[in-house]
Amino acid sequence: MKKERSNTKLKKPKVIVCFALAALTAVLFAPIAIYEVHTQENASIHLSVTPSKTKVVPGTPVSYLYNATNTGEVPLTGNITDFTFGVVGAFVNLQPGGWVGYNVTHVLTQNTSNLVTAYGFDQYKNLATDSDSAFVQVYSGVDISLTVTPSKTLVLPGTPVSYLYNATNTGEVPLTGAIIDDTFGLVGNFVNLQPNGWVGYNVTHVLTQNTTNVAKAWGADQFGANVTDSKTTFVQVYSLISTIESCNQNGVKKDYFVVGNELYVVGAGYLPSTTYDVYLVEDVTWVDGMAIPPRVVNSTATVTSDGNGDIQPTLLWDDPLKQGKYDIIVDVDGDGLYYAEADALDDNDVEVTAGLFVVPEPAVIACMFACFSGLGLFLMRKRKQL
Ligand SMILES: [Ca+2]
Ligand SMILES: [Ca+2]
Ligand SMILES: [Ca+2]
Repeated sequence: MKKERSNTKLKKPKVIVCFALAALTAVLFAPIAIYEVHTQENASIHLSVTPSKTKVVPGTPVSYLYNATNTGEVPLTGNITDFTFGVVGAFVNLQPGGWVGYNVTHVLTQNTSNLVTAYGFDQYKNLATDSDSAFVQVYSGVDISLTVTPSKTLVLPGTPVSYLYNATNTGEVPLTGAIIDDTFGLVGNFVNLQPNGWVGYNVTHVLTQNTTNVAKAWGADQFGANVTDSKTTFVQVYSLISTIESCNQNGVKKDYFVVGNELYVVGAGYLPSTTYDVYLVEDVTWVDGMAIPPRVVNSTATVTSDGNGDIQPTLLWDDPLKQGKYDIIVDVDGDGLYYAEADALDDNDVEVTAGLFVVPEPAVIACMFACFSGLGLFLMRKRKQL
């Protein structure tokens, strides 16, 4: 019995030790077990950033597509941050396999590189992160310049006006596609315009009313970057009845002048505050389309209308005047040619062929009269003496 009791006493410590070891093992390995459970659920995220364009000219809007995908096994909560443009957006409890996308547009004015990072935490504060980057080249090497030159800027209704269009590649790269159009429609298109190269077009339109012409030239480089230039021209179409008339310094009509007088002109029916070419010429017969003859030496070359479109008395020719018949013309449309419909003429006052007449001074006439009279008396006396 004693031995048996003794055996019993000996067995109890072994059981206790076994339990103790088991407990110790449990305590020691429990954290590892918990850790292993947590890390077995992989927290992972994938991020991509994609700009809509990678080569643009300054001022171009570029949209960036940010896309974050939960590639792990646990839901994630976090955000996407663009270190160039700021926080893009947040996501909450993004499930495994799920994704979140943001589309943000920025206007770029210079080369732009941006680093983007997505942060996501699972319920155990395990961090999952991923980064991506993008680069957009903003370059000013693409450019185009347009000039538009109308042949006339002041015309009568129905006048043909030719427009000269000139587009120049002022950039550093070839323009693979380009076009010019305007208020009237397509002017022309061209391809592969080299740097410093240019194209020109000449198109004629018959204008019947005031015409504002907005012309544009577009070009694109091999990457599709667009450049444009625009020019606006204005052609005034008028239907005035302009007059010009010889007069004295007070504006009183006068057609006969003597050497020593001052010759003035007065007019009406002009555009306000506009300067015109005026010609005092020797009497001619005017025919539509003829070139305006040279003006009399030392006569005034221009007249300017006032705010009402009137030409106030303007000195046209100073002393000494040269005896003869003269006409006066204002080249209203500035083409150097005479057209009855366009220009103002003083041509119908003296013997219905001239605008004015410069005659000798009265003293000269009196002298001539006296001389002729004296010569007459002398001859009569001679005859009597004979
Ligand atoms: Ca003319
Ligand atoms: Ca004449
Ligand atoms: Ca006259």
